[in-house]
Amino acid sequence: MTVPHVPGVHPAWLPPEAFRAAGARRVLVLGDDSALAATVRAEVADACERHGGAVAAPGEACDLVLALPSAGDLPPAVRALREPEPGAEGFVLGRADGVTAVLADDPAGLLYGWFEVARLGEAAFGEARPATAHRPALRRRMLDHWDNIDVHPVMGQVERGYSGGSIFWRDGALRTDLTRVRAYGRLLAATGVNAVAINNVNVHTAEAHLLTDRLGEVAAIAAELRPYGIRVHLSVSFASPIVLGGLDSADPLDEAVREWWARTTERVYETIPDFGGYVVKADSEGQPGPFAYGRSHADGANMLADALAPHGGVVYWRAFVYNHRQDWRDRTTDRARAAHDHFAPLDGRFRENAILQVKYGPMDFQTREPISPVIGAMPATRLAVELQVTQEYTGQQRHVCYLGPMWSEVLGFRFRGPGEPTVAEVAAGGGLVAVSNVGDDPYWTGHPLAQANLYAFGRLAWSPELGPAAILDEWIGLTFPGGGELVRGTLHEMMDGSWETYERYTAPLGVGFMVRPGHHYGPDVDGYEYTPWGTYHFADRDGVGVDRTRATGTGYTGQYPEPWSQVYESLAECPDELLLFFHHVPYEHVLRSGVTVVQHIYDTHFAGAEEAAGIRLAWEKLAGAVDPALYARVQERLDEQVRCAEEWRDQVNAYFLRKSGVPDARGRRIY
Ligand code: GCV
Repeated sequence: MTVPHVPGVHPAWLPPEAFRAAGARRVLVLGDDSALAATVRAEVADACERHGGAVAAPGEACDLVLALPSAGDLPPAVRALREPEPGAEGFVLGRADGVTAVLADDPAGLLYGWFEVARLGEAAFGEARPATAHRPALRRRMLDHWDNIDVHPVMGQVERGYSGGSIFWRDGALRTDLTRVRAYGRLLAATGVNAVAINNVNVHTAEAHLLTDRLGEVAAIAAELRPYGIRVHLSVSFASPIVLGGLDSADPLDEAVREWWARTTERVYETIPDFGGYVVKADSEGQPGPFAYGRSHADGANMLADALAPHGGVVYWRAFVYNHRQDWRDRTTDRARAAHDHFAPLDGRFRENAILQVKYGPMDFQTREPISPVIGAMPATRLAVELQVTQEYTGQQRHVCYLGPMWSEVLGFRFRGPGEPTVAEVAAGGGLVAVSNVGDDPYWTGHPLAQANLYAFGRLAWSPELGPAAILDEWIGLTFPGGGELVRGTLHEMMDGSWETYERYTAPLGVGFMVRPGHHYGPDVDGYEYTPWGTYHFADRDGVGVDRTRATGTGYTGQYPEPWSQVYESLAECPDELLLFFHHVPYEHVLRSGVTVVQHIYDTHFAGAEEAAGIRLAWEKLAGAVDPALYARVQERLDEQVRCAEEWRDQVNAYFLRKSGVPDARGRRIY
């Protein structure tokens, strides 16, 4: 095992400098003969070689010990740090008598502890520290890739990918050099991620074959990710028994179909014994599913769960099921209702190893949505919450949009009010999943600053209670070592409020979309207004917004328990930022903030575009302080962000001025 360093590829949050403090010391590893312990030894050797430290042998003096207590005698200084219990994948970190110790029950904990020491830097070797346990709050912390093997004629190699091609495949074949995949695994492990699904949930013909005759490619990717504790998962087509098996049905209750899945899954595990499981998008946006056979989604998921169970695998079954061929004239159909209507009645009917994967909002990864009511409605089902790191609707990695604050709000939301479980707690036994933003771009994420989102996802999946601003600072400190206060302060200033800035210049007050159909970039206020996708704002000359109340609308508010059911139903109590998601109101309706809806639209759009210009201006302070190529890449993206934000501002403001006839109270220029 060697630590992957890929020439020409940005090291992201793991530059060699990040390991200076540990690598300059004497480090003892007491591990077992597992692959993960070998990784920890390789990491330590690599860091010590670079920074002049030494790998200590048992019994020799050391400054840092990473140990499975079962693997040998701990140095006397840290024996007292044994408590508390680390738990699965966890570790205990402490420092006593000049020795820092990472103690774990399993080698995964040692690996995560090693990266925590890197995060702490010199601080890991300062004052004595009481032994503190670090344990992942969510058991499964997974990134989903929407990578295709073949370049799709519309969606390209990576669906909704803004970072170049796939790191796994190129031109229809697995890449020959997979070092970069291992480096990716290393970056993810450093944040706490432990699972990856390697292919698009829209499973096209070539990718369907990964399950059978192209399984070797999955095994090759698994081999690269395994040393960093990451289990590989595969998106599979529900129609596989037909497409690959030559059967005439994919009916989940058909014995021949069930047997096909059982046999096929057995072969997967013969090839990849630690395979994680399947991800399925069924009956959604044209993908096949159980509805074709009059079966429920529990029937579909359970069939796959049964095939996986003997091998310890799980199926992530997506709840993103809605009618994408609806009639815009029909006001009774509400896309926001769909997932709850389909899935809540199935609570308690899913197997233990079936995980229902629910997007955080009821629509589709918008900049602002209420939390999906499905998450609060299925106490007898294992749930995973799905986020989108790739910035499909949040600026496509051309805009700076740090999503940590949004995710933190999502994870901390309590369906039943204060003192009741948070979303993160509800999902603890299932997991946190996100669509990756990584591609073969030299900076991994197209926009170098979008790396912060990938980092924040992993950190929040491990510790949902971490503050997003603190995570941002961690990321800045690791990625720009030695940058000094100018770099740290400027990046913080540019990024910390960037999600809200983005929200200000795009669709207002939670109404969502208003993006250009198809590619979803840039403004198009009526782009989706008369389409079958169910994503409307209903603006007319009198007002705007979607009436989702029980009293007069689609009844969606009734999918929430109290207190939210009442809060969202009430025009007076509904939070401003979601007002137009829940209510259709006149333009002169006064928000809780005291401003009218239309004036709020003007004010926020002027402010948002101005803030985008401020972000660009701030970056100029860093000319000469960061790597010139990185500087130029960010600057080019910031130019586009400022242009696009002005376009959003002018189109949205012009639209609402023309619809409402209400002038801007401050007389600013609207076209
Ligand atoms: C993979 C949105 C995206 C689609 C994506 C889908 C999903 O609709 O626009 O590209 O498909 O979500 O999450 O399945």
